Amino acid sequence: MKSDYSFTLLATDGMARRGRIDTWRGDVQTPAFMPVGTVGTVKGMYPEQVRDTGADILLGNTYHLMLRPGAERVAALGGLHDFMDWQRPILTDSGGFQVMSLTKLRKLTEKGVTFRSHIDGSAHELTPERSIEIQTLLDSDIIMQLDECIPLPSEHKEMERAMELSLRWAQRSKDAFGNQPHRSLHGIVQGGDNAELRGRSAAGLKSIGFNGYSIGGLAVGEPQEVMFRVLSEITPELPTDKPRYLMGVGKPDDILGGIERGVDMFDCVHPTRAGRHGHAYTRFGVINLKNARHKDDPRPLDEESPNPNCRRFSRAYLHHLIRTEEMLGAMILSQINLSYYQQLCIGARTAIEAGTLADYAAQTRATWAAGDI
Ligand code: PRF
Repeated sequence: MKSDYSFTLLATDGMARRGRIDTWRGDVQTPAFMPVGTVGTVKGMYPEQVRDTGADILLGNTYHLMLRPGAERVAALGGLHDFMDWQRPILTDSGGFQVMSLTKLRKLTEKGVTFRSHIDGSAHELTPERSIEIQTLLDSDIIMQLDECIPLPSEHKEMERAMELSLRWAQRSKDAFGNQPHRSLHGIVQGGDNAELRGRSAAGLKSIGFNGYSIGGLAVGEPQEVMFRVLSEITPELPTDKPRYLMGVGKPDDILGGIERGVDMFDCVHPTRAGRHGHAYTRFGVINLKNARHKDDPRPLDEESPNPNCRRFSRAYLHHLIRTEEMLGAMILSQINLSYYQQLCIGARTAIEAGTLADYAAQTRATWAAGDI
C-alpha cells in the first residue's frame, strides 16, 4: 500500500518556513533544493553521489523525456525511478516552459501547444491532459500543471491573457489528474510582475485546490528586486499548509532571498551547468577555476568544508582539469556545487528552527561578500 502524499509545516521564522513533505518514496526536508535531472540524469553524477550531497528529491522534464526516450517507453521499462535508479521522490515539470524556450516552431491555442522537436523536427502536441498523462507514465511523485510562462517585461494585457489561460489549464489539469492520493499536483501562479494579476491567479488556483503551489513566470528577465517584490506579495496569498515552489531559481543569493520570503522548494540547472564551466560555489561565493591565478595554487577550495572534494583537490589541479576539459573536472565541480546548495538549505532549516534565520542570512551574505582569499 502506497502511503498518501502530505506536507507538514514544522516551524516558521518571519515569513520563512521549515517543513517536510512525505511521499511513499521518502521524505523531502524543506526548504529544499532539487537538482535538475532533465533527461533522466543529473549530468556527470551517479544517483548515489547526488543523494550524498543531501538531495532528497530530483527534478525531471516532461518535454525532454516525451521526445527521447518517450514516456510510454519509460513506463514499459518500469518508470523513471527504476530507469535511472533513483528510488527517492521525483518532481516533473509539465513541458510548456521548455517548449517555449527550446523550440522555434510552435503554436499555442486554447487546447494546448503544438511544436516541433528541437532534436529531429518531428511534430508533437502537449495539452494539459497529455502533460498529466506523461508525468503519470513517468511515475512522477510531484506533478506540475501545464502553464504558459511569458518573459518580463511584457504588456499588461499579455500577462493577463497568459495568466488566465494558465488558470483554465489548471482546472483541466486537476480534472485529468483525478484522485491519486500517493501523488501531488501543483497549480502554477502566473501574472508577471503585477500584484493584482498574481493575486487573481493565486485565488483561482486556491479555489480549484492543489496539493502544492508553484510560482512560475519569475527569473525570466526581471531584476532580482522585482522577483523579491513579487514573492513578498504572493506568498502571503498562498495556503500555509501546502508547499510553495519557486520554479527555475536560482543562484545562492536568490535561494536565500526566496527562503526569507516563504518559499519551500527550488530547482535550477545553475549549480551543475556552472560546474561544467569551471565555476565553484563555496562559502566564499563563486570561484572561477578557469582563471590563470589558480595555476600554481596548492590550496584546496575550502579546508573547513564538510564536503571531502572541497578539501582533497588543489585549486591548481581543478584549474588543470577544467583547462584540459577533462570529464572529471566537470564531475567534481558539479558535486561541489550541489553540495554547497544543499549546505545552504540545511543551514537555513536549522536557523528557521532556532528562530535565527536573519543572523544566518546576514552571516552567509557577509562571507560571500568577503569573497575568496
Ligand atoms: N513554468 C513552468 N516551468 C518553469 C517556469 C514556469 O514559469 C519557470 C520560470 N522561472 C522555470 N520553469 N512550468
